[in-house]
Amino acid sequence: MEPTIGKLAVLGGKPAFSEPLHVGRPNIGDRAHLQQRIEDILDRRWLTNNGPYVREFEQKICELIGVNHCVAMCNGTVALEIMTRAVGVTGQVVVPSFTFVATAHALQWQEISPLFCDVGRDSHNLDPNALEQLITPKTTGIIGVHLWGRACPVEALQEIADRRGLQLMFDASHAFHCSYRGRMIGGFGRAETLSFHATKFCNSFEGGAVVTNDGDLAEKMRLMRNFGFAGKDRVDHVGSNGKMSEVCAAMGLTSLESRESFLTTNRENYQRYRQHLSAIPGLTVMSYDEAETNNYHYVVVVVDAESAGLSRDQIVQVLERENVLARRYFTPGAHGMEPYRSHQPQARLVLPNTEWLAERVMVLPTGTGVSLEDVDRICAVIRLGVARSTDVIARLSGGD
Ligand code: T4K
Repeated sequence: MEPTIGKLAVLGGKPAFSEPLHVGRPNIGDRAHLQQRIEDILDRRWLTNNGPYVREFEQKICELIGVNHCVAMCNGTVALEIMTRAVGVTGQVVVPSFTFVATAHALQWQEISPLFCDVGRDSHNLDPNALEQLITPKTTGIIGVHLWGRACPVEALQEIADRRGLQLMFDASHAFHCSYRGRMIGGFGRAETLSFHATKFCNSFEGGAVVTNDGDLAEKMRLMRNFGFAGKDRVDHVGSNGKMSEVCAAMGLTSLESRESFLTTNRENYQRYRQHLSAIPGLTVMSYDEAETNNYHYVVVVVDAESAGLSRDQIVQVLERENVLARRYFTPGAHGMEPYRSHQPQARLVLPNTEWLAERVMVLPTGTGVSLEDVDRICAVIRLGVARSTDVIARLSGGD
């Protein structure tokens, strides 16, 4: 049963939540175990530089995903930078525009141009047909993003990569603990990156990793994340500082131990949202393939303004007044952000589905900081907003 909302805040009522409800509130896990690990770190006086917790974290990730190598990094963006540099792509690399801007920035940072490719309207992932049209003689690679934890069309991308001589990599920042055709995401292409940022399903405060079955590539990335040091006073490679610290690995390990309880909460919240929102005209909650392992970390809703009576942006505004900070991920798409907007003003012409989604998608709060009662209340607000769409629009456009 949905709770009754007396009067919407946008129409002069009291906000449904007294504190802001965020998308991306971190999952914390067992505090006592984390604190004990932090004590160990202090006692050992080993704070960073490939310490024992980092090595244990890497080992656990390898076991969970079923890959041979995990190179932990300080965040997912540096993981992308180091992966692409180690693989050796140059010139142009194909990426979706419908992603967090870090996917494109990691390339541009190295003066490699992101070549923005459209996504499927339903899949939200790279469209292989659109991709094939974009490839130029300067293109050397593809980074697929398993958006929201739903896998890219891996075989189709691999087939294009093999036929056109391109390196295939994946940004699996959203897809830790997700599978594709029964195989855990992380083992596809040359390598895949993970993010363990605070807002992710499992977090290490800040953190990331590259996972791969390619031993030589893993070795190169280990050098690159540590200034290229191959031994004392011996540098074999240009490098950066991409190391994960011990305290981050301690949080990462604690987070991994609690993943089943995070998953239970996420799945229950997701199902509750679906149950409520599927009855509201114009709202579609993006589905997950129940035959796969999913982390259910993103509750993604596509809003059809004509049927709902309110646009995505109007619903987001209604929610904001109630202290529910829904996010418009990933608007306007990386191609609409600088420097890409200025560098590639024509990009939007080949991105019709990206632009369509960027106008319609909103992501709602979930995770262990959000209860089922919160979900009921959020859905009740949306239902009432849609039912009172005429009044809401009048108020939002400045009327009384
Ligand atoms: N590739 C993809 C596909 C990604 O989605 C990301 C990151 C990356 C690469 C790069 O990985 P990292 O370098 O970040 O490891 C957030 C995150 O900062 C970012 O990690 C994430 N994707 C992206 C989807 O979302 P913002 O700027 O939208 O939101 P932010 O950081 O302000 O946090 C979101 C909300 O979470 C806030 O409104 C408040 C809440 N929050 C946040 C933090 C950090 C908390 O309640 N507590 C916290 O500690 O980017």
